[in-house]
Amino acid sequence: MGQTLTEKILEDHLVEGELETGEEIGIEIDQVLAQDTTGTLVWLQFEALELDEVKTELAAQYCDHQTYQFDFKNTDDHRFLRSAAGTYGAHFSRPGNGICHNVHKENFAAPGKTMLGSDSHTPTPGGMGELAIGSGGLDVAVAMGGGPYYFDVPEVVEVRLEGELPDWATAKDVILEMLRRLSVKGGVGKIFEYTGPGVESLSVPERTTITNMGTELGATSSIFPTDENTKDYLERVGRGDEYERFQPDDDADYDDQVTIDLSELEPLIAEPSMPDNVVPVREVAGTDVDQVIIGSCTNGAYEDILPSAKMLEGREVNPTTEMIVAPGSKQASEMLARQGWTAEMMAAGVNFSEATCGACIGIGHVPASDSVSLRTFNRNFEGRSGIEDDDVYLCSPEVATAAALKGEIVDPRDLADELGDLEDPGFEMPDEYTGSTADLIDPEEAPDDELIKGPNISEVPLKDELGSDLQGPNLLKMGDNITTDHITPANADALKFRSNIPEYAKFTLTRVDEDFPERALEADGGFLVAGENYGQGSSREHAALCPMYLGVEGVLAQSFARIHKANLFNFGLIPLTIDEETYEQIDQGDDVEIVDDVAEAVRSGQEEFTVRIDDDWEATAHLDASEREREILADGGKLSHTKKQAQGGSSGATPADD
Ligand code: MIC
Ligand code: SF4
Repeated sequence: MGQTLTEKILEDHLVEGELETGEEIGIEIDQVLAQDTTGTLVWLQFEALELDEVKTELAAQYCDHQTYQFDFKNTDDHRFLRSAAGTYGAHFSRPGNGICHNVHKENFAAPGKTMLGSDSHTPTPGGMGELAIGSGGLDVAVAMGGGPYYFDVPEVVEVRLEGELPDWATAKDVILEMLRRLSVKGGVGKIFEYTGPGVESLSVPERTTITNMGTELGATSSIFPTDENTKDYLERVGRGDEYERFQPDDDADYDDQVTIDLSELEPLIAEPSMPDNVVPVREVAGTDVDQVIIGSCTNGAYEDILPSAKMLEGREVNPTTEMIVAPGSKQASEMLARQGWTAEMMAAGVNFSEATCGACIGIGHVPASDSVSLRTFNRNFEGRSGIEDDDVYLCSPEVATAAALKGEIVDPRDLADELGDLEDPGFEMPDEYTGSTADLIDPEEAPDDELIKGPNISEVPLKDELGSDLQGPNLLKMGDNITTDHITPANADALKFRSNIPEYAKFTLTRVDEDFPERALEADGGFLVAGENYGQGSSREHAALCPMYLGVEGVLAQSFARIHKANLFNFGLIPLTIDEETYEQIDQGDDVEIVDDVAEAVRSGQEEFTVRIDDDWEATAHLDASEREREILADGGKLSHTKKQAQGGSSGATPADD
């Protein structure tokens, strides 16, 4: 039986374990990526591990999320990141140079490589045949120090694309269709591999829109084969020599298959407030729209803004709708400006932002109360835009621009009929991507050779070893699909504390219950209880670290999102799975006691744990963990575990392995 493309790349990079679905393997990482709001912990942990230099082929540190620098703390973080990149040997992308995924795609992503990044949308270069995976910052720090990355071999699902996209349907509609069919949990434990005759009709930027938003399916990664289109894109960005052909074997054996006939797609839209609430645009047509934003790592590239510019040429944005364009990279901004498109859009009533994540996490352009915002982003979790009870829809740049022109949601095909002279702008790439590289600093040219820490940058807290008795109250009972935005919000008020855990911890779960941090600190121990898919969304390890800092010992959930579960192990919190009946029966405030000798049971490989609730009834909880994860958990987290091993004090994997 032949191999999938995923298997080929994994096999090329395998350093430990067997390539069997569900088995834990360790792979060599070629490239790493960090951004500003996760990067500070990456480097603080790199320093704490006493690692002395970047060992991967390439490491890149971007400053993209909080580039408005509302507070000196953000600016201090950026200066610290520049100093860390210089000290340890990473490329540094200055604040305002663009979103990590866009800048990485333009400058570094390459076929056949592996990448680990401390951002959940790291899989973006899958559209160029790179196998890229998102993780917590500590895993990135270890990989950057030359350690393998460990994870369970995912199922590989073939997504067979047939036909070609019709007018007004775009790559965004392909991934929205996947979300409509499979939901935000549908990709957990899976890698989606795109195949079939439809692949060649999609250019690299279209493919990366799909691989980027594959994250919203909960997938480990998404990948396309490489072909003439990949070569063509690499040539246009001036890196044609990095092209290599990577294809699955004709008789590759996939774990599952999905078929999408591109020619049957129509403009789609995700309704508030989950990326899988997808319906055809025409079903919500007529809804008044107050704000439209084009941007983000999904649809903020030059090729995403150009169609919008063409649609706006000679027209004006509706007077009751505000339209903002936030390019994904400064290269895109510079090219659009030099070609005159920026002026064209400004004349139509568009407000241009710097190249930043910004509004995607509620930093700037927060919607008005009781208003509708249409965005070309990938996430519309409730409150993420910066206001609770928001109404954020996700769609393509074409659908967003049509709404800006009409002032209400409209299927662009209907708007074209109505206006008579509006044509599908189509998809167009420049012959050559040009732009200054002044904002991208090579490690060899780095101005710094020592860390510069401002007063807000504190140490990463450590946890004690896991004890024998674990007992405490159920501090909070939550529902399904709790996101890391609920656990540790990423808005302007909170983001300035990403390098200061004691301060950031004060925001923990306040979006679910504002008294939570105080209650947790008072209880000095206890558990969180949740439904399905706990911890979906961002890779931020703060969502494990902050509860840990507040004394939380573990999480009892019906299921966990992949990156968050790994982060729980990394910070010494036990992730136990419970069934629906136990979930229904357990109440907030109930006393939870794990009856077994927990430390001993975790180390010895025990999978079933007895949990006694309120000294009244018992349930069984499961620990699904590899030997390596068990050692990490028992040692109080990966930082303590790795340090302990460096001193020669624990069984299990060696520090070099980690
Ligand atoms: C996001 O889209 O939620 C973020 C902000 O990019 C996060 C990273 C973070 O929390 O800093 C992500 O996707 O991992
Ligand atoms: Fe930035 Fe939004 Fe992309 Fe996250 S999803 S990297 S916040 S643009």
